Amino acid sequence: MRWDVHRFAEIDSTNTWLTARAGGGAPEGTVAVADLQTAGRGRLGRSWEAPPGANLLCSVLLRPDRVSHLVVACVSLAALDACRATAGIEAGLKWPNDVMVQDEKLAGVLAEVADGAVVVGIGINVGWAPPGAARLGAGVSRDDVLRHLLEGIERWYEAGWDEIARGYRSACVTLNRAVRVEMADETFTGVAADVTADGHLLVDVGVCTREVAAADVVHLRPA
Ligand code: BT5
Repeated sequence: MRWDVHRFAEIDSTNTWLTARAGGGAPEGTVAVADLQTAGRGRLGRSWEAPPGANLLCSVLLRPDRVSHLVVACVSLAALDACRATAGIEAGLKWPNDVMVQDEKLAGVLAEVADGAVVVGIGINVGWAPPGAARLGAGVSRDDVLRHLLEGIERWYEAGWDEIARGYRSACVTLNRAVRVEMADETFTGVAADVTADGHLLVDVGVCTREVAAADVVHLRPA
């Protein structure tokens, strides 16, 4: 992988910038990283917050042979490696796209498909976190986190989809938990049983197992 890192003091959103470049044929390995996003995006129209210069805000362009949730899994697993290497923090993955420390969100991933490419954006709380969220710590260098993140992406990407699916399963803190699954048109509860080879969540709802491709999941505390 040849990384081509574009740095911005301020930008609307690294995902928006890189998605536009994907149409122009930007190669795999193009990276955008910003000190400040004025319109940082989460999923489903939500926003991603971070004060200037505090956190890692970056997007990576990949051109994988398969477009699936496993691309998110690849970057999420690399984020776990980066958190461990830079801050000694052992984080877990909440399906579908959150990096968690216990029940607090440390990082979020936003994947968007554009012209055959996948732009994967990740915000990792380094020096700042909103109330109720986690961060790596003020002494941690954002550049170190980025370097470990890119090394990790390369390592997982080369390991292949089977390894990524295995790695995701073992890092997924959603498994075996009671969950509420929230989709656009329906909400239901069950127990998260497994993640498929495509990265879909299997939820045991008692009478059957349901396969969920895209949703928000809430971890329910045991009664
Ligand atoms: C995500 O969305 O978690 C995906 C976040 C992706 C952000 C990166 S930053 C670089 C790249 N460029 C972009 O424009 N985006 C990507 P979602 O699961 O929808 O979570 C969004 C929700 O998380 C918000 O509605 C808030 O409740 C919460 N949130 C916002 N900022 C946060 C932060 N810094 N830490 C923890 N939670 C946050």
